[in-house]
Amino acid sequence: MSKLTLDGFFSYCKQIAEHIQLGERMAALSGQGTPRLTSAVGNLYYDSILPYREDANPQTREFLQRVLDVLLDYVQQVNDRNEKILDFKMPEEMLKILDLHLPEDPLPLKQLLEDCKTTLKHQVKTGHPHFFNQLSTGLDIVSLAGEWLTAAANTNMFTYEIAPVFILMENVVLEKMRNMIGWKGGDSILAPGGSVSNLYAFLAARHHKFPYYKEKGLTSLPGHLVMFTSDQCHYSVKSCASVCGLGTDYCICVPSDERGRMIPQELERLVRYHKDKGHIPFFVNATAGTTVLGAFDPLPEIADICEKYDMWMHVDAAWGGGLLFSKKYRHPRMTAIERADSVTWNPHKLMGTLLQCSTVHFKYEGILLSCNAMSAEYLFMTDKIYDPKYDTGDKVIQCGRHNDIFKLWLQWRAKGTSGFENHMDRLMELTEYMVRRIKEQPDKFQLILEPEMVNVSFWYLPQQLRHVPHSADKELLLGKVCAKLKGRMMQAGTIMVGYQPDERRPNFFRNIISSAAVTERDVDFLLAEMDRLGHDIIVD
Ligand code: ABU
Repeated sequence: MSKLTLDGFFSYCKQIAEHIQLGERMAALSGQGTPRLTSAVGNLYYDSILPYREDANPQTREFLQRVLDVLLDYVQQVNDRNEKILDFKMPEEMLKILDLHLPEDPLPLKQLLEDCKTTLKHQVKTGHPHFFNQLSTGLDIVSLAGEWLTAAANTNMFTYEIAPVFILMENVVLEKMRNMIGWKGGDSILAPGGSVSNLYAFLAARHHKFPYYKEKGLTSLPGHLVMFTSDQCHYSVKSCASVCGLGTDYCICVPSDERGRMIPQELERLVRYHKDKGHIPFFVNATAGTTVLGAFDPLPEIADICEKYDMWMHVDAAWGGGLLFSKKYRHPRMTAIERADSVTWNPHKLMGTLLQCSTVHFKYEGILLSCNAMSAEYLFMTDKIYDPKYDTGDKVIQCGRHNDIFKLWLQWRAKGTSGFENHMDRLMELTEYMVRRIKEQPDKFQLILEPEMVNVSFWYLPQQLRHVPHSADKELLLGKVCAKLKGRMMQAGTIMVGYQPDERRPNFFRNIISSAAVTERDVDFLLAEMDRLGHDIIVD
């Protein structure tokens, strides 16, 4: 064997290292196995990638590309019916598995990539076709692409100066949504969730009626304000009363009928009662798509009452708003929505836009600025070179606003308005299919009411309760079945459906079909899997 010089030895080592790196790169690029960084990049730290080193483009790209591989693997798993939705662990066990500690010293890039993998491994796959648990489900790929771009652009939405494209996009999309409600002109904003949207509606309503409240506060009010909402409304409506100084006792719950719809005669009776007591009825919240039952309050009758007693009419269509796209299902559910003064509508629910994307709309141009503007001089200077009306940040009480528009705009471009209409019709047809399948198996399932929307309310009957006549006692037992069966679902990780009690009955299942991934065979799987997991449940 020839003698190796020191130079020769180093050159040999370099060749081997290059060979290993090439192999690692090839393996990563071929998409085989779990995404890995080459050792040369994996062992680097944050200060070896952009922006800490100007020449760090290659290693930065490699790191981000491997993170992207992890994300793409996740997207694939989410859509794979053979994958579980979750691998449930109790919090104590989860804490042992996860390394959540914040280190004193930096961790290498390979560890950060592992952290990304581990995080997604234990995440509930809310876009899985067998996830029926929440109002916001699904994983719209175009909207996801939009969210990734949004993160990369990483801007704030308060001024045109730093978000020119996104601000103009907001104007276009929000105007289109207002037109769909049935208004010309008006005002709108994207808010962090339906609850804050409802709060913005409340603030605008109070400002509209009592314009001096902004400066004079409570002293400008001639008496105690009262607001009205149905007993099925989202709890955020009640929290408006608490946050805004009315007190929850002055948020009056109007009884609903057996299908969860506000009873207008009861609304009028309660308005009169409070007027007689010297209170000032000023705001009515009507819900278009209640959270649990998916009920629609009767908007024409409520609009008549609001006009008669000079009250602001808000429609919380956070959930049901998407049905405005559908010629088939919009009416009679949202007939007369154009008579409202304000409307909350969450694209992140029925439309499948990624979380979060919530909008609130007003009939009156300029009302948001008039109500909320504080004219902070360091942001909203009036002597800028462009029209300050494009600095929309002063319309809200938040200051900073996340960019929630791009993912919706891009998704709308992809689908077109007709694509959203098809999506709505499909979700409703799938719901009708589920109702049919439930009715075909009366020994195992009991439908609680005919749904108006994609919420299906039902009980599952284990063998113990089949052929037992229905009674209040049986309902109590069926309620206990829900909690036990949900526990088994989570342990099995194969399906997820929500349950809750309401004012009229103990626990019952609420199934939601709002994901574009769901098909008839997923509905069949859901019902069969509930029976497989639950048939032997015993309750007492
Ligand atoms: N903001 C209502 C969401 C509730 C749900 O997803 O069930």
